[in-house]
Amino acid sequence: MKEITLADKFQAKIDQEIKIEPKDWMPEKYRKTLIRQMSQHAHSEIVGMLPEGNWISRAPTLRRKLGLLAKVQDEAGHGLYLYSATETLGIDRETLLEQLHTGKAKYSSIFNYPTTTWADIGAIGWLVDGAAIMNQVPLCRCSYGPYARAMVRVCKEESFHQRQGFEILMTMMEGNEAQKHMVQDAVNRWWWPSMMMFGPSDGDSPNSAQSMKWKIKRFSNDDLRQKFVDICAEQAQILGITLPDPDLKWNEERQHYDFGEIDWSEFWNVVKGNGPCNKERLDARVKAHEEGAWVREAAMAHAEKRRKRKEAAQVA
Ligand code: FAQ
Repeated sequence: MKEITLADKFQAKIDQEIKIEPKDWMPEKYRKTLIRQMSQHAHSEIVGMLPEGNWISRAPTLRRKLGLLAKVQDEAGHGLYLYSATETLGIDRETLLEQLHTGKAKYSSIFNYPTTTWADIGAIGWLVDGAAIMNQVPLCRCSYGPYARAMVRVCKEESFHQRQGFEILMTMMEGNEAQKHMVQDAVNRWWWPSMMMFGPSDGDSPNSAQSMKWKIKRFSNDDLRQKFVDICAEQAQILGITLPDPDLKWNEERQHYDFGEIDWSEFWNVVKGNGPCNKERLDARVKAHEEGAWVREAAMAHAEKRRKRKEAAQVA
């Protein structure tokens, strides 16, 4: 009879939808895959604050400014939950940040594009957060407990972000011709990069098969992209804008929208570090980290002081 290995027991737990927790045995490759994906996700949330942060001081009204401030702050919170969840896999935050700052770790391609007008803030909320939710709702059922639990709150907040983006665009579409033009222009620039957020096509996605087997991923990159297109095509009609894809058409037989070819050379170029804002984003992160050194040192000194005080009280 074949001996039941730890790997067999592990897969059986996954098949029975039992969550894997930090202290459970797990294959080294499962741990590495999660560290890769979760840290990439955390970095994306933190770098993702930059394109929108650019507009906080220029939001058109106090209400818009409050909404945007809250959104950017939420992204910081998501980054922090995700770094903490990644740390449960036995890697520390210093190492994770070092990987980001030296360009070893990836973050989402989408954050390497510029935000040139206020309508970009609406387009990011509608399309970028919309794509993020589509990809992240299934992650609430990810096999790794700490990641799945972190994603529940993240998704609730992302759905508020998506709605505030849609509402910004809707309001501008009720405005004058220049405002409508601004919305169409922003959507023209953000549509294809948002489509690329889901990652390469299934045939070119080296990690998908194993991640699906381990139930880290529940849907393939292409399946999620299709769901996103189907929803956005309808919402674009409500907004009164055109998505910049001449091949976008309802397919009665498939009961889905057909869409045009993605420019994968642009995607890989951005992933490799050559997008319009890659250098600017990384420089801004490194600068913020260096300038924040005194805050980290002060927090550590304070924690140490508290620890000693508590220790002394226990002895007394
Ligand atoms: N950008 O084999 P696959 C957000 C890489 S959060 C850059 O398919 P996988 C919130 C991939 O890492 C957005 N690289 O990989 C927000 C792999 O390279 P590696 C981030 C990408 O992991 C909103 C290679 O290509 N969300 O937006 C991208 O199975 C607004 C082959 O790909 C997450 O991170 C890309 N777009 O599937 C914040 C969600 N796509 O690592 C502020 C969690 C692929 O082997 C404002 N992550 N690559 O060297 C995931 O669901 C998955 O990691 C995928 C990629 C689906 C992104």
